[in-house]
Amino acid sequence: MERTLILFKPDCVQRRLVGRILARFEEKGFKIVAMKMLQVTPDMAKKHYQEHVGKPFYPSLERYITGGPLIAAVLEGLDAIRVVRQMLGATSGLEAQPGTIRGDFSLSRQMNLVHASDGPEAAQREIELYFRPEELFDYSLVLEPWSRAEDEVG
Ligand code: FUP
Repeated sequence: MERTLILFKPDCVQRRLVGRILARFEEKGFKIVAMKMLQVTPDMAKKHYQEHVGKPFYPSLERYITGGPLIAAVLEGLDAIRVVRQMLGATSGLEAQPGTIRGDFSLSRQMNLVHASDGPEAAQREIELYFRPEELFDYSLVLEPWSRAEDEVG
């Protein structure tokens, strides 16, 4: 079983799309194991986007991600990191395929509504950046036996 960090970014909160997009992840079968609203500080932004600090678009990216409250969540499921990224679509809403979240809801390269970890190391680092261990919940869903075969392991 894999965990991934997702952020409903400030544009997603402002456009009141959090519920609709969260529903897509729940309908797909992911389990929510943590969730909270917070406002990212410039310090946190630099940690989160460490590979982009110094790039020409970074100052604008920092203004955007710190510009209002966002909702952070951790989703759990088989192959969660890859499957969630696939559901988001390409980084730019101008390129993302219809049917993906960004393809359906974003017309911007920057304001692409949702962030998701891009690999196992990023997922671990980002989950630790946004959540304390006691904010992550281990529980089972009663429908799990009807959601995947017994031999499908994470
Ligand atoms: P992603 O992993 O899909 O979130 O995309 P990246 O890590 O490549 O980029 C992080 C964020 O920077 C994106 F969500 C949007 C923003 N960005 C820009 O604003 N301009 C760019 O040219 C590239 C990325």
